[in-house]
Amino acid sequence: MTEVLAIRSDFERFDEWVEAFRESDLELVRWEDLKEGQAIDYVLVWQPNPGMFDQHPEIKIIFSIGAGVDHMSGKNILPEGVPVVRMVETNLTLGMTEYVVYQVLRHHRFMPHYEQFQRDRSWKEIMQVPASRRNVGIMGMGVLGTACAQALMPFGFHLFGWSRSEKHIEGIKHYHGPEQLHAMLSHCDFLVCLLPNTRETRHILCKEHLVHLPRHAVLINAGRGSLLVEDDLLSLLENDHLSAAVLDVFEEEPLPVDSPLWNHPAITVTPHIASMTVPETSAEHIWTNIKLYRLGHPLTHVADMKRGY
Ligand code: NDP
Ligand code: OXD
Repeated sequence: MTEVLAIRSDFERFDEWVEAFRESDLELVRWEDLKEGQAIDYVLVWQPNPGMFDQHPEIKIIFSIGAGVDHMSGKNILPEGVPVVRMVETNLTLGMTEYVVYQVLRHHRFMPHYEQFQRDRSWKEIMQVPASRRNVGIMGMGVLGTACAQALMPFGFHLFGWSRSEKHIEGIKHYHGPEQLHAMLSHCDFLVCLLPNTRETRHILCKEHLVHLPRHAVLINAGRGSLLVEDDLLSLLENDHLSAAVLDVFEEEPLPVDSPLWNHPAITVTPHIASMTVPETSAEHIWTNIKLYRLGHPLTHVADMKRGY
């Protein structure tokens, strides 16, 4: 019997998904079009509602449309014991590396200043700083953080990483655990945050930790908005401890129109677009996992929902 993959998301990309799965033997159905009592085998979802899976104890795997799984970590959302596979795919990773490399280079080469000079019709120069005199640190050296660090390597930046567990990655000085966080932060002219939203990481970008950055550091947060204490950021910018911030994710999304972040001169706001899942390439990751499941083999990139990522 043909197996069914039901898709439920806010994005209107169903036709793209169907095209992406054309080589598979799956039947794709919009969640909204499921018939009463219709059985499904797999679900691909972003921001499921509580109770949404209650009528479907037969689901074999839940696939997250995003890399983060915090959108399904609330109470009464996930059925017991069903594996949740997070999104890991080429274009999502490439998109994040482009965003991070672009934002680091943009600030490294003082582009926000030059944009202002142009608006002021002012012919001014700022002395260039070689990349070899800059340190870039990444909080969260997982799939995305590691790819970003590797993409920054050829420019000659000194690279630092921080994660929960110990790692040895060529060319990167790696720190781990809460006790090594301040040591890592003390190096970072640029701090890139690519942590997931979990109980442990909530509000980790707060004054208590960020004051350990060198003065005039730049913060780039593309992990989750819940990681950052916005008032602490504003006060660190106010007293010049930080020189700029790039924020792609926010505690409340869309960012409310009256947020002071929108028109702060030292803050760049982007609307959670650092990277996006591309159906064409992510279908490969989903289809591979379904084939592994059919063969009884372990799945790849299964989230540990107790740990939160
Ligand atoms: P991974 O699971 O591969 O990596 C997560 C990293 O965070 C790991 O290195 C992990 O450490 C580390 N980490 C988790 N908890 C802690 C902690 N308490 N202390 C220290 N380190 C910790 O995830 P991805 O790299 O694929 O994605 C990371 C996040 O990026 C996603 O969860 C999502 O929030 C965000 N994202 C944002 C997007 C955007 O457009 N803005 C797009 C895609 C993702 P360890 O290696 O030791 O387990
Ligand atoms: C995310 C994503 O987790 O877009 O934010 O993948």
